[in-house]
Amino acid sequence: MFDRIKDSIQKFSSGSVADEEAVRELVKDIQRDLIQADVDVDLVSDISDRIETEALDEEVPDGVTRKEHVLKIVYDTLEEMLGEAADIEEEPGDILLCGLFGAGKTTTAGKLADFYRKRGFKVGVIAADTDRPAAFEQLQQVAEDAGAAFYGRKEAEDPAKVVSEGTEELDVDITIVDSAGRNSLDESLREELSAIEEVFRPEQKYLVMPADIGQSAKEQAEMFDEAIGINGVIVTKMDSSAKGGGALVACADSEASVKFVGTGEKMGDLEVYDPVDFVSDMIGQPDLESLLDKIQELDTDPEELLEGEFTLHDFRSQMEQVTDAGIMDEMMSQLPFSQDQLPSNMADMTEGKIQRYSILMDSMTDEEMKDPSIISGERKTRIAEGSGTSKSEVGELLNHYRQAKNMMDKFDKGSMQRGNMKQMMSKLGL
Ligand SMILES: Nc1nc2c(ncn2[C@@H]2O[C@H](COP(=O)(O)OP(=O)(O)OP(=O)(O)O)[C@@H](O)[C@H]2O)c(=O)[nH]1
Ligand SMILES: [Mg+2]
Repeated sequence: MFDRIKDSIQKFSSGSVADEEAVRELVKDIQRDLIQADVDVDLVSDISDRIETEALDEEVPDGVTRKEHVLKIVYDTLEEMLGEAADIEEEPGDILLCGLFGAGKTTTAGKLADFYRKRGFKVGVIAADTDRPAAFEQLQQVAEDAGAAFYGRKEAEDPAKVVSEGTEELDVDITIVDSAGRNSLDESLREELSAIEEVFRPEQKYLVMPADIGQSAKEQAEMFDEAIGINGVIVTKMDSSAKGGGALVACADSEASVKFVGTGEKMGDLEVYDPVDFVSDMIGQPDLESLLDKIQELDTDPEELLEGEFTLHDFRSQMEQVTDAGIMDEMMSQLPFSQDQLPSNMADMTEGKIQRYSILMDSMTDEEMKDPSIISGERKTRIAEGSGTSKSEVGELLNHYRQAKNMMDKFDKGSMQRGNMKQMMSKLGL
């Protein structure tokens, strides 16, 4: 997504000067790239005006170059344009998926089942698409692939009845209902979804939309919200459409919160939505490296460099080195992002928290510390009991760890040296 913007940013970064002409050219490039990604024209005009005005009028703060200053403004603006990172509940409850024909509902039902099963839940799916005979088999297969329980009746005609039977039949923690698509949100789809809702009462109602609808995602999200009250959207096919950016921006503009994005046809191709991921991806390598060089100069006590997979052991040792909250601010001022662009809990490493996390990790086995992905629901309960904490605190720690690992993996790609990043992360409290 936004590959062109990435190219434009790199062109600007590698230019010899960041003068007014270069800034105007960058803004023009970004403008064109956003239009091509099907972002609404008025929004594009607001965004480019803002970048241009701030980049040309604001004074460059001490310690950063003009180029870095301009890039930071671009990152800030793009991140804001892409809306909030998804706040995924640890225990989501039951989920209803709805949307138009071919949006990716059935595939996403499987991906979500897989996502939550991996997090220690027993998941079941119900085939409430009684319009197409093939829908039953498709979901049955998807359920099998995802390791989820399945309920459906081949000859069924009343989707609400199937859902009501299915919820009786399935003995699971999370039930996901896959509903039928339509060409448009017509009266019959409204009625069908309302009838399902009546018997199902899901905690989450997600609208599934394909990336290629671009900016019309806004109108569609608003229509479904009005009709059945959705509490999130899932944008699929981000991998195969150039309009994904437009769809995400449109969602942010409509106040529909994007919860997940689908990035392929396979089970694991589902990501919790986080605009920081997209924006970080647009950072050009040369800039990142020069910034890291700066950061390394600030580093007075280089730690031993760790090799291989980033484990909870690494996370712990880095975390325990953070003693001075002031370091955090110093590092932040060296980065081209603002605090609120970084994963939200990165700045939360208070001493109290570090102690709680340490106690929690004392209750983990070496196996768990080395491969935290095995920490399922049962293991979480054991760790919480062993450390006198709560399951949600275990979840929070794992979340924190995953964010650190994510960033590590991301920056690890390409020509960057892992050591630099590790030092930076440890300074950031991670
Ligand atoms: N590339 C790609 N393809 C996807 C993604 N999600 C779904 N698909 C494909 O899109 C097509 C339609 O997906 P379905 O899950 O059947 O869509 P649906 O909304 O259930 O369709 P109906 O039930 O007919 O309304 C399938 O070929 C999927 O493999 C994705 O994230 N990326
Ligand atoms: Mg389907």
